[in-house]
Amino acid sequence: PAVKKAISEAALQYQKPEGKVFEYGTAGFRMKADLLNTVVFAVGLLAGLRSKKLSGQWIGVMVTASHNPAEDNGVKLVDPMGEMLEAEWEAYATKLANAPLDKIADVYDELVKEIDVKMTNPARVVFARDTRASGSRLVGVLNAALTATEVEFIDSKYMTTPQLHYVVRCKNTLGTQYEYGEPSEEGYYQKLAESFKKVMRGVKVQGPLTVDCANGVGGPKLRELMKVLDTPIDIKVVNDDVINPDSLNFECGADYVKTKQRAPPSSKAAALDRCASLDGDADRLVYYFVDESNVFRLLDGDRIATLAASFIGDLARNAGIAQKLKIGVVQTAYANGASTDYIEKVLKLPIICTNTGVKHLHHAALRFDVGVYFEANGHGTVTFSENALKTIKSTEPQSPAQQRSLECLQALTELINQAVGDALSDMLLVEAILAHKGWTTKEWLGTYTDLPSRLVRVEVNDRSIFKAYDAERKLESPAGLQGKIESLQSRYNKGRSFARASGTEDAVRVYAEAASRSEADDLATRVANAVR
Ligand code: NG1
Ligand code: ZN
Repeated sequence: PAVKKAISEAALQYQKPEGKVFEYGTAGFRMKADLLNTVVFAVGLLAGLRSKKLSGQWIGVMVTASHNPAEDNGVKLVDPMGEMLEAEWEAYATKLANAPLDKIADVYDELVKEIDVKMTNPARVVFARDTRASGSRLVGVLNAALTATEVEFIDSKYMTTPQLHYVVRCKNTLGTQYEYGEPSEEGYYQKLAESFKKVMRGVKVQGPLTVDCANGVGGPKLRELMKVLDTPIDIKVVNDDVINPDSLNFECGADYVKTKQRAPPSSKAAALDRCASLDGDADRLVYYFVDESNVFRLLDGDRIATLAASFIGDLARNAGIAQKLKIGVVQTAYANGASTDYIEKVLKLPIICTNTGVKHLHHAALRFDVGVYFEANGHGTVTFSENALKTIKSTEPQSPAQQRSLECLQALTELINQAVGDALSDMLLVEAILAHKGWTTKEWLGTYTDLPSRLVRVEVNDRSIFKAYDAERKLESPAGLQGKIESLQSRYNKGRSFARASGTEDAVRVYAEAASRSEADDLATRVANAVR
């Protein structure tokens, strides 16, 4: 009752935007920052309940809108092992966020009963935010909700999204056999630096790397990481302006580079320079370069996945444990068909295709001993099963070469963020693999040839009528549309196309690929017209 009163009183400070319906989607809640107060308040309340329900384990709250424009913001919850919030709780978040403010304490009470939360349990929450100007206000709201519900909390200030996921996992595994690391930003850098050093023994990174930080939180954090890395990489940090709030994600960053298929206009990179871009909260990474003929060449999430899968596969073979480790790759329908072909026919690895959204990929990846998952947009990581960790640790090497491969695998399990896709960790992974293979980005690009593709955003009256199945590769509704798409794609050499309702924007996305640029564009246009 005291808590209920405190909630009602705290809620009085805010005003609910009229007529707006909130939904906890694939990226939590995300919208114009000035609409978010009551949503963040609700998320604060729910974070405390989630922690109590899980007997006081630490829950994370991240305030970010990733690659969205600077005026947006968002909020999402992180589960104890650093994973995305369990799906069932998304509905609770939605319910609480839509409660009228004068009723929110009642809805909170109803949820306590519905979820069966033991209110005498402790509650612990750790939160962080990206560099958006609205972040400090929203963190204040979070603070008010946590204080009203008497939750113990830590404000981790600015962090990348994966850093917060890391801290949550560390806090909940501290002192157990699954201890993941020191639960702090320093601990995060230490872990990366030490494991990177181990992987890099005997090899060297060739030439400089230019990293575009989307003018987001990744910039200052990459600089911190560089101070701790005692293995030299010549990193040039660009687009790391976190002072001017409007520069965030503006004409730079991983999303810009991937969707525009070009380098940021501000780029001063010369031909063949190795470049990478992070997104606004540093959980996405893409590589690229401009070739001798001045053609832009993108190395996206599919490329990182194939590079990592091939390297880990080789290590497992050289370590003599290939038979004991089931290595697999997880993709979505947006993966380029050429990458899928390469994984199946050249790497000879199994593939699972899932719905869009990293939580789906992450869960599928856990079905392998080594699960490599990346969305084409550059968000992803590699997961290792308990069996994999045990096998790598306990195998007795029969030769120095085997020993080195085992050491390398062991170090990779520490370098790669097991909780979530992490641009800084993925970047060190790519740098290490290129160094081991002695490859430049050109050789990496040469492993296979991407099919030209096109992604189109189509505004429709009601996107909810677009119901997909088969990992979103087909539509069951509206009736007849799937047939049209199939008949269109059959007219093009290597044609493949699908349409699905976006989970983050009010639109339908159409994807098309084909043997040539003009065919891919043409197919995309025709399917988009069929959707309209
Ligand atoms: P939607 O809007 O559902 O297509 C987008 C990305 C996803 C994922 C989510 C979450 C594409 C085509 N879609 O989802 O991959 O990253 O945002 O941020 O890139
Ligand atoms: Zn992001």
